[in-house]
Amino acid sequence: MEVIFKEIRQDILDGRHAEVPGKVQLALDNGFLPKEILEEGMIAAMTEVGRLFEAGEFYVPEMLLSARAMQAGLTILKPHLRETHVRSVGRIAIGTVKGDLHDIGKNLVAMILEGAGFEIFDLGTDVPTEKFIAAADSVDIIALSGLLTTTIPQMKTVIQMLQDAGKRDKVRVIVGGAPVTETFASQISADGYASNASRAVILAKSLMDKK
Ligand code: B1M
Repeated sequence: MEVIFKEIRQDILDGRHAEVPGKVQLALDNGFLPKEILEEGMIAAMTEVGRLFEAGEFYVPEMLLSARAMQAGLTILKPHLRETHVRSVGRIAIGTVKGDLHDIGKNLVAMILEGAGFEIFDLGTDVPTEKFIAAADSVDIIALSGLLTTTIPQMKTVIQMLQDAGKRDKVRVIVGGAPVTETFASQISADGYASNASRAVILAKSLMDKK
């Protein structure tokens, strides 16, 4: 692995949020692609944070420090992950489901979708189901993110409530997040599942083509 990626990864692991933006900028200045910096440096760090948490070597405060360092790096990467598009290719309301505060993945997916030309309405984290139902009136796609096995059943609730409100046919629902699978998505009758941000773009575009 490139030295600069190792340093970014270690700074995120150590929660050194002041160091990360400069290192990300340095990697960009040295010609590394935003995608490689993101995947090999930053996402790799968060995967390791998760492993350490599971092993009982990290606790919530350490996770928070790492998350803050990750977000600091993302602010530098954000403009580079975007392309310029003149016209919106579709409107998407995105949010992390009720009870769930994880937003790094959701923010990343929103950023990449926006870069691909979608108009994004970010509803935030811990989003009450009713907010997604209300958003259905003004968007083409509702994108649900969930990181906890205890909160992803909320995705099913959103779909059920859309059905009950007579709005299910008006809007497509896509789901994602570490514990979400293709099987889960089809069990809850979602319109699609994406395992990462670039797949979310492919999925969203294909759903727009079918409209
Ligand atoms: Co949390 N946490 N956390 N945490 N946390 C996990 C998810 C966990 C797997 C850690 C572990 O045990 N290994 C575990 C969940 C276990 C489970 O449910 N099976 C866990 C736990 C238990 C908890 C708490 C309950 C801990 C506690 O309090 N005891 C608590 C819950 C709080 C709550 O939400 N109510 C909690 C809290 C936190 C922090 C606040 C400290 C912090 C979040 C900070 C923040 O987001 N602002 C945090 C963090 C940082 C993590 C880990 C370490 C990293 C998550 C992350 O940002 N990953 C995580 C372990 C892990 O995932 N390895 C963990 C990087 C991010 C880029 O990936 O979010 O997966 P991800 O997003 C990806 C894809 O999933 C996909 O694309 C993204 C880009 O590739 N994707 C989509 C995501 N959404 C999508 C939507 C789409 C399509 C694709 O379309 C709709």
